Amino acid sequence: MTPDVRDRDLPVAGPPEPLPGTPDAGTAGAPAVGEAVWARVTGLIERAEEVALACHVTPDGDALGSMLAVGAVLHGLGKRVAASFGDRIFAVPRLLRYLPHQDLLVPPGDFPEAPELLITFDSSTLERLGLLAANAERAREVVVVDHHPSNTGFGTVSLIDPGVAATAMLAEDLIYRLGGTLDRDIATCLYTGLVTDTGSFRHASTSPAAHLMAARLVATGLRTDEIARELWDRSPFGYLKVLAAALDRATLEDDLVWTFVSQVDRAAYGLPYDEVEGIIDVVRRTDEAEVAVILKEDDQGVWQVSTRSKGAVDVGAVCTALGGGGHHNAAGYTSPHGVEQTMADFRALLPRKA
Ligand SMILES: [Mn+2]
Repeated sequence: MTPDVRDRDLPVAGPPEPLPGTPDAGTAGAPAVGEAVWARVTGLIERAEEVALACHVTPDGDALGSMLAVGAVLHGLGKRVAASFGDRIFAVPRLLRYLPHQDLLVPPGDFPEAPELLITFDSSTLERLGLLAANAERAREVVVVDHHPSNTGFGTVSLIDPGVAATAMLAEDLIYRLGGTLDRDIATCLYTGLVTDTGSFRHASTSPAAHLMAARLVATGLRTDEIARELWDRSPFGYLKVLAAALDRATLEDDLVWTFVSQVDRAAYGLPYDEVEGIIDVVRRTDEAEVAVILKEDDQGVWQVSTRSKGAVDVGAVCTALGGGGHHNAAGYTSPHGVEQTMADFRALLPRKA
């Protein structure tokens, strides 16, 4: 098949040209990551024989996609690479099993005990590394690659830009600065981070830079349709039943809508925990609500709280105060309490309408 002539104008998979007059969202003025920081990071990587990579527990598309993309490039540069995340039960979430380069993954027990160089992805705190937090504390250098405004700066080098829509955007920059290039598999990893964190380019974080990055990634020939189906358009039948139960008990209180999904709900249909991730996206549709909350009981019987705001309320601040973290419009935390107490604590911190 002859390539469509229009495709010849697509950006090539390489470093982006500067864009006059189109600053990235939230990064007007000096870039959040200075050249000295980039030079320190590339210097550390160039000198290291082995690079350990970690992302946050129960990884999402941005965490795992960014880590695997950088891991593949480092492997291609001849580095020994070990990539992992610190969940007690080590398993790639079903939604992300299509990601290439999972051969780089090792269980936390096989991760370097005291890495010479550790790079973390999309993790806003040391605690978010789970079992690997101990390895990070023993590491000589810890480079933190992240875009959460709540990041605590727990590493020895902070490669943090709260103005970018996804950690994957920093990962792409890092790849070019290491002299790496994008092929379809690496681009698939980065694209997964970009589309999941921007909600398919619908969230307020979606910038010109995010769309331009997408153009570079799609130009490698990756399958946007297949990735979208894997991420958003397939579920086991039990999902319909669990979703129905969660929606049936949804409660609207002033401008707050909330519901929960228990272990019992999921057990009735053998539905894994990560299958209920997307229910928040149905709940947050509610016109009457400014804030949406879903409580999800994980396999250890602990309630994981996901929150969304339409913009007027900073749920990131509320969740950070409750021991979690996140962004202004999307954040979460782990609650040590049951449903009623968890909601009481959340309501108490929610700013009320004037
Ligand atoms: Mn992210």
